[in-house]
Amino acid sequence: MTAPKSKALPHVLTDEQVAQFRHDGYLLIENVLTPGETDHYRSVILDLVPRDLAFPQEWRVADGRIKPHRLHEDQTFDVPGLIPLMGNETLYQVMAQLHDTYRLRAFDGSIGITLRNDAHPDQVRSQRLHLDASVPPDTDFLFTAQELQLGGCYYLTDVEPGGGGIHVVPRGHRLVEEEVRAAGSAGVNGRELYGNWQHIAHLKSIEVSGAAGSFVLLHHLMPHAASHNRRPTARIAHFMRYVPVPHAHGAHVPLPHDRYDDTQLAAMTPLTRKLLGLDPWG
Ligand SMILES: O=C(O)CCC(=O)C(=O)O
Ligand SMILES: [Fe+2]
Repeated sequence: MTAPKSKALPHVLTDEQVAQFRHDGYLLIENVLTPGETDHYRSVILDLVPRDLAFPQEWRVADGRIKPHRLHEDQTFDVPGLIPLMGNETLYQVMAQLHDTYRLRAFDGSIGITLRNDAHPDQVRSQRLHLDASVPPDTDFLFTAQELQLGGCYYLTDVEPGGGGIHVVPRGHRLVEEEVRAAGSAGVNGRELYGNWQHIAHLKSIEVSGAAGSFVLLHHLMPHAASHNRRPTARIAHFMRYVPVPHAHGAHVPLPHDRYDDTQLAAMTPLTRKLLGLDPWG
């Protein structure tokens, strides 16, 4: 099934940026948010941090990285103040341009705050390089447009080198595809390599630094990892992903309707409602 095209939407990225993303598998897109929006969302996130630093039991705190959880085992922090960021129009236009369809489903909405960490001077990354679970572990990669998942994070603080920027592997999405296909030709299940691609040790990564208001865009086959922050500025990031509707592995399916209360619903524009799967694209 071919989804309708995105011709009517403005093209935010230049042809060079699109080519660079397709080649490298990642792209730093600057000025996705205005300085005012950046300051606003950074404040919303900082206001979630309890003043006494007694983090709720369901939050994860590891190696200087704070991962707020709205619910137990649920990283999506879709409080009313962050719902407009989940429906951000500029990033939606970027995603529609790259997916070549305006019918998208947006999700994730998780937050990562990386504090300065003086420990582990011999390490750069605080996580192993991994792929996120966008393709179910018991399912083969398809390498099709209907499987494509484009995600990444907004930087809401300036992220300087060594400041906790996300690590990526240049051309990593191609290296993963080549390895999976080669394994298949040799009769090995390439989907299951490296613990379902959760523990990738053989690829070299680089850190993506960038100014506040940028979005670091990643292909779903891009090996990536969090890094230790050696600088005083806490790195504040907000994660989003976009898939075409329908998505090959069902990532377009909306969350249950009763997830949203009146305050969340009131924060949604018509675009946000479509992106969250509450209304059909028509
Ligand atoms: O915080 C980061 O820079 C990356 C985090 C990440 O990839 C993850 O938690 O899956
Ligand atoms: Fe990840």
